[in-house]
Amino acid sequence: MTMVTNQLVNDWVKEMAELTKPDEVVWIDGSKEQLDEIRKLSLATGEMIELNQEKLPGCLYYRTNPKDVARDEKRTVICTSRKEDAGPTNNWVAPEEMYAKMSKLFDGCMKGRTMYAIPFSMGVPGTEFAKIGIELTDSIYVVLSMAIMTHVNQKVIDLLNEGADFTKCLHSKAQINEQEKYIAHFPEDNTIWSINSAYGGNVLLGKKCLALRIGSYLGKQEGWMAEHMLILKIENKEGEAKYVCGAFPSACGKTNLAMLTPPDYFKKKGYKISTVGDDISWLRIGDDGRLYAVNPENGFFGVAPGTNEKSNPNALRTTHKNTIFTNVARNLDDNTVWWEKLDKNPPENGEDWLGNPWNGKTSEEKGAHPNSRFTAPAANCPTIADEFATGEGVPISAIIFGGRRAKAEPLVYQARDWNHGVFIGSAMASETTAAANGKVGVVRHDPMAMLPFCGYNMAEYFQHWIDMGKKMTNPPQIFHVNWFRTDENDEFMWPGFGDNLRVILWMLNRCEGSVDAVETPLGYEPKAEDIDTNELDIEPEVLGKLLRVDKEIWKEEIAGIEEFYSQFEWLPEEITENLDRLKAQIS
Ligand code: SAT
Ligand code: MN
Repeated sequence: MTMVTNQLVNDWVKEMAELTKPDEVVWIDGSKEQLDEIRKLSLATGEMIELNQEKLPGCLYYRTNPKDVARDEKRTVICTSRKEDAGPTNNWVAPEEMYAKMSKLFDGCMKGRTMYAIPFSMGVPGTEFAKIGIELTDSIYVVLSMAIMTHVNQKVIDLLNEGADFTKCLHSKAQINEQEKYIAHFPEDNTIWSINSAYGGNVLLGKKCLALRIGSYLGKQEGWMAEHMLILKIENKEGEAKYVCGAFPSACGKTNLAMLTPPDYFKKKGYKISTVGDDISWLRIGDDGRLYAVNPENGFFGVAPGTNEKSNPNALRTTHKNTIFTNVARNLDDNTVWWEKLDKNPPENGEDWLGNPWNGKTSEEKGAHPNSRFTAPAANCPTIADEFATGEGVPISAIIFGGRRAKAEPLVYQARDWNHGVFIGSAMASETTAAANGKVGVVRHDPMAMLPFCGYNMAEYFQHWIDMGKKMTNPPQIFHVNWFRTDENDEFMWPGFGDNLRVILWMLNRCEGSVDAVETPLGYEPKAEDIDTNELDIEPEVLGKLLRVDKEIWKEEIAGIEEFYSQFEWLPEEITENLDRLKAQIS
């Protein structure tokens, strides 16, 4: 391994080591030999457990502290000099104050431990979209996970030695003391500090912290966008490819949509779906005035429960080798893993996510934590798109916003134009899930699915969306979907999963202008006959219900949007105009 010779890097690592006082500093170059050694070490220290290497080659099991199982939004802070730059939706602390407070916590916290220095790239190193970070951590789990989720290789070290800029990421699990847990972002210093957690979203600092919070801040400065979006490729039988991005809050099915399996009917018609990304998109405007996206990640950090042969066979295949499973249940008979809805055959001789003996056939308790995860290399995915490996942007035809909404939102509608689409994104709401600490199932506003991930004032962020629209001569069409609408008996009305392709194909027809639509107060909705329901068992009246806009519910929705907006000192006029128009049409 070539050493890191960049003086700025070495000075910073030295300073952080002087603060945290590890016994030694080990640089990670991502080589197989080195990672194999570290895997062995993780088994020896007990930090990881080896799974059945015949059935699950290269797979490891990891359990977090039971109080450290999800992102912690209350303890996530944005530290800008001015409070208004963080905005009303973020927790704000002045940078000096946060550095002082956290320096005390970091002081000596790595005594007796090794500090690993992980140079990584978000995006294929050296490509136009890519950004480099270095994460310093005392967690082997972080080392092994970052090696899956990001690009960790010699090329990154070479780029650093050529003087590439980088995000300074410092993490320590410290004592995993939840009272002193902080995930702090210093956008003005391109710095992230995280302490007292060992759960993925709080500690894999390339992901939400860099690729979204710092990324969105950089995107605003530099004229691009960092979004909480999957990227899906759809090819027809002529081999024509179209790409769509989709923004959904955590644990609302992004990974399932990104790896969608077409229903047989569409397979026979020659449609093929590939996956470019399942969680994060970085978007730039191309010379042709279109919006181009890359997935800056190199792996998937997906929710395990609910993943099965029917819901997402591609994700299952993806996790069959070189994967880390966190907080799922174990089958002690054959040392494999299990989670709710994997199959109808839970282990009798099992261990739940807490490590207690667990009989899945008789126990009332869940075996896996609802936010248990798999961390798997993207290259394992049977449907991974060729464009993923090149790191070149793909042109986006449509942007889809969506969330979990039992009643208010219809199956699908299209925005009248870009600014209307920005309004729709800014007003979106979803029922909360287990991906973050707090109550599950409460409706909350989550603009563009970025509420927990926007690294600056959200009003400025909306303005940035409007400004990006002005710069595009051929912007994507914007849509809103809801796969989760329920009937009088609280049953889902839409089958979801692979059948979501039916809705996406309508969208692509709309992008081409090849199909008509019905104008509603929310936007353009499909004529029921324009959603291809061939070989789908759905009653026409159910489809009618799925598309219905209930004015009474929408009056409440509007009140909720106004209340959400009221925290902002100002909003772009393009947004308030669209709200006024909706109000006029709903009353
Ligand atoms: O825990 S993560 O933030 O990495 C995943 C998610 O909540 O979207
Ligand atoms: Mn996510």
